[in-house]
Amino acid sequence: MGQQRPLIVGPDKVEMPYPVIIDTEVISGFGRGSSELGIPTANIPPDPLSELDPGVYYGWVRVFPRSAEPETKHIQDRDIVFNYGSKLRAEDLAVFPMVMSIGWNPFFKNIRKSVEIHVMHDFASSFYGSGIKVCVTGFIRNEQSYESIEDLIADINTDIQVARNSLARPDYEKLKSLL
Ligand code: RBF
Ligand code: MG
Repeated sequence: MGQQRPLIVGPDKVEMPYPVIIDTEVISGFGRGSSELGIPTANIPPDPLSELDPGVYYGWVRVFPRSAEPETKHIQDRDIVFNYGSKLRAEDLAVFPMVMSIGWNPFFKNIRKSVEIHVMHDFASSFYGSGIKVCVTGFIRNEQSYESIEDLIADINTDIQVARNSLARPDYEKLKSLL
């Protein structure tokens, strides 16, 4: 289906209910974004975005360190180092485009709702526990299940292209300054 999808979405001027802006923190996810998909995601608590329907969205994002001592947390049989963003470099602190998934990941049949953000930037380190400001500017598509993980990855790569094109419009570009 990847090829038939529109490569730009939403109106040229940002319309209600967007932008939706939140200031929250990076939590731990299911631990398969990087390892199984090759598409790392920063997970955030679902509550601040509970007014948005499940689906895939696009917008802007900025991460920043929070002052807390690094610690290792044991979460669902994994040891996760929360560095609270202390390893972030100056070049990681800019506003970047993002794609976000809200829901139960039908392909993986999750029982917990998750909100995951793929930041369109190469980070050199993890940043569990860091601060994160998110500006959601529009909806891309509903979540789907897939025949194979390759089909899911292909659709996410199309989402990334759609987000880049859709955010390049001046009315969307100017929202970067809100973060
Ligand atoms: N999971 C699904 O089961 N169906 C989807 O349609 C779907 N779309 C996604 C779109 C984006 C932009 C991202 C970042 C993730 C998406 N996911 C989807 C979630 C994906 O399964 C998840 O990131 C990994 O399982 C890691 O937790
Ligand atoms: Mg993740």
